[in-house]
Amino acid sequence: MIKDILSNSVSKQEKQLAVLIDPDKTQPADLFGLIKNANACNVDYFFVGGSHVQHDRIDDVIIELKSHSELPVVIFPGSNKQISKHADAILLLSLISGRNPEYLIGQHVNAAFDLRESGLEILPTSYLLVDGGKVTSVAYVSNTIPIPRDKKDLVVGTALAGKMLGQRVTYIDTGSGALDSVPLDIISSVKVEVGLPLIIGGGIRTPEQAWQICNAGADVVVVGNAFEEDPELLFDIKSAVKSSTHANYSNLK
Ligand code: 1GP
Repeated sequence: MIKDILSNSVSKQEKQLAVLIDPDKTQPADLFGLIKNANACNVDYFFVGGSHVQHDRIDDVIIELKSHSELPVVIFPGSNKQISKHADAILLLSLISGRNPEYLIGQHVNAAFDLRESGLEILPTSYLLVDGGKVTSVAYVSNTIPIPRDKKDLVVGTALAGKMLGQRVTYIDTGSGALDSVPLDIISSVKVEVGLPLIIGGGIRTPEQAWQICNAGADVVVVGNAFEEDPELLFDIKSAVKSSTHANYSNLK
């Protein structure tokens, strides 16, 4: 079960890396290179999903991943249509930083019977958007306003409320292609105050950034755009994530 893989890593303080594949943006030829590198450096998960993806494209990409890799595949859904029985699990996201009922519960009701049929492992997840310096697809499509970067208490309070409502995972995102990643002080405070497995994504492009984010308290770092542009970056980011418990990034060089 993915929840066991995740909680074992959290308890051993072994940080993890997820490669995000947006089926709308990744061409079949690029997918092959990504899978090859992900296998070679043994990344922890493929996350698959996006703001506009159609159902059959999700299936195609997951079948392709599963036929060339044994790495776990977790759906990171942009809508109730993004369900595939070929994946290992799905992050059932509730966008609790927003006030759009569609993304708090509406899409979930539409998906409930299909999800039950799919047999997928479900990971109930608090999903929070924090401002990353530009309007991203997820903010636009979900019609929600990200939490301002300087409102740490609001992020912590929201994540804590998610935990009290029974969510098992916290995912804080600045959105794909964001200019800035989630501020480090927000990551540390949410980790200390909430204590659930913590996934951080959006705008992560360098090993140094990934290292700092893990060191601040993230358990899983998600990278999408940067790997689409340069699949070779996977190796350096994976080793930065793996060694993030070192006291200083410069000690690693
Ligand atoms: C977005 O967290 C992911 O939801 C990844 O973002 O594509 O900017 O790496 P990037």
